[in-house]
Amino acid sequence: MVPIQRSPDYGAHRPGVTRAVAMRAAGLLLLAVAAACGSDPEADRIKATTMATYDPQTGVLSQFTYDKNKNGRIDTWVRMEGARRLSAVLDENEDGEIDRWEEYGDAGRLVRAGWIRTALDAQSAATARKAVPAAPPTGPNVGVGTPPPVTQLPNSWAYIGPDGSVARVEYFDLNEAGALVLTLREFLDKGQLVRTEEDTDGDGGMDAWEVHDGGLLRTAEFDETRDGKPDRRFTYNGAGLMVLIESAPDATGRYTKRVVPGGPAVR
Ligand SMILES: [Ca+2]
Ligand SMILES: [Ca+2]
Ligand SMILES: [Ca+2]
Repeated sequence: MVPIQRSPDYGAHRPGVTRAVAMRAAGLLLLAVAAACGSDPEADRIKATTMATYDPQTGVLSQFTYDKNKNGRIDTWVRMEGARRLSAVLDENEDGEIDRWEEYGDAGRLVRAGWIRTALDAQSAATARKAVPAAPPTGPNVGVGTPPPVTQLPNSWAYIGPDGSVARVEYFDLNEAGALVLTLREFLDKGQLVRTEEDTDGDGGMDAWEVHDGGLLRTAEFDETRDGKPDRRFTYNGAGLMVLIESAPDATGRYTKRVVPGGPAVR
């Protein structure tokens, strides 16, 4: 990421900030980046791949590009509002199609990143676009640095917590009707998986739940009657062996039947 060090309100709502001023600022930024890098080819690469776009009315920076993998080709388009980062689209494998989406919250912190886990065919992609209210890479796609057109949408999203680690990952899949549905949610604590929710049959309702502890699966619950509530639970010990099967939940969800595998039924 090319850092942009400016006051948070740089250029915002100030009609006096002209394109010329903004261009000069961008030039200074490039010089600073080039000086920091210290080698001419590197400075040339940065200069050739860092392109700024400005709002023609206000002169405020609205987009810049950069070369994330440093091979001399632009692969990242960042939407800006002055000095504030709003979102970005990336073509990480440089095949001309966007394959990563990033959204930033207050203070430019990354809050959500989307990617394509498996490529969808054209028809599926059209369905996906209708199914997922994902933010398309809108913005000032004018002038220099226009990102490639979006042909697919992400089917995986990672949500980043305030501590910078991934707090949740959501996976979407095509069901038999050709609709893109959320099929798996993973919840993490400090980067470690703690529980999951899964829609194993793609009917739009979660029907399997897991609890993990210390990297181990501890319980797995299933909604076998598809009423949205679990009706069977498997419990595992630290060695991964199933030690308890519970079923027949009462109206409050409490299991009334308990079976120890290999042993007698207990209540
Ligand atoms: Ca590149
Ligand atoms: Ca790509
Ligand atoms: Ca289901």
